[in-house]
Amino acid sequence: MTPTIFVLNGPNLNALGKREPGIYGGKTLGDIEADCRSVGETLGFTIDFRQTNHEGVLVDWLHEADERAVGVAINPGAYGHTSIAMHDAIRAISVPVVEVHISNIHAREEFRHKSMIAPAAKGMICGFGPHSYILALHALKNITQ
Ligand code: CA2
Repeated sequence: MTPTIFVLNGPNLNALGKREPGIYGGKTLGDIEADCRSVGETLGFTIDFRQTNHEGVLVDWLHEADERAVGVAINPGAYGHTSIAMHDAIRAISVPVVEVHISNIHAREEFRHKSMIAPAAKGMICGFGPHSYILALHALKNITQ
């Protein structure tokens, strides 16, 4: 069976492509999902791609990933800057988690510089636009094979 990667997306990422293209690019989350599926197939992964605006749902999905996936790429959205619950969830599971951000959070407002989940994650990729997701899939291929 092809190993599964969960690609999880947090709050407001469903609005991508509609506003602020200067920061996030013009792609919709649907476009990013299609790109992830295509690259996932090349890398030998099944991609389970999801988005929610709710912190607890992200926590539930991280726990589910521990049962059903070999790794997780997660764009936590703004919860990445604040969520101790997500930090704890990542520490509570054993599959590797790669944090993803479309924008370079370190080059933006100071409140975005801190990631609450980065210390619990395997690594973080930010600043490459939607290609950050693709880089995360390659990183997961490298650390799971
Ligand atoms: O750069 C990223 O991927 C972010 O995770 C995106 C989040 C932001 O809160 C993080 O600091 C960095 C925002 C998600 C999308 O928000 C939108 C806002 C306006 C228009 C469209 C999307």
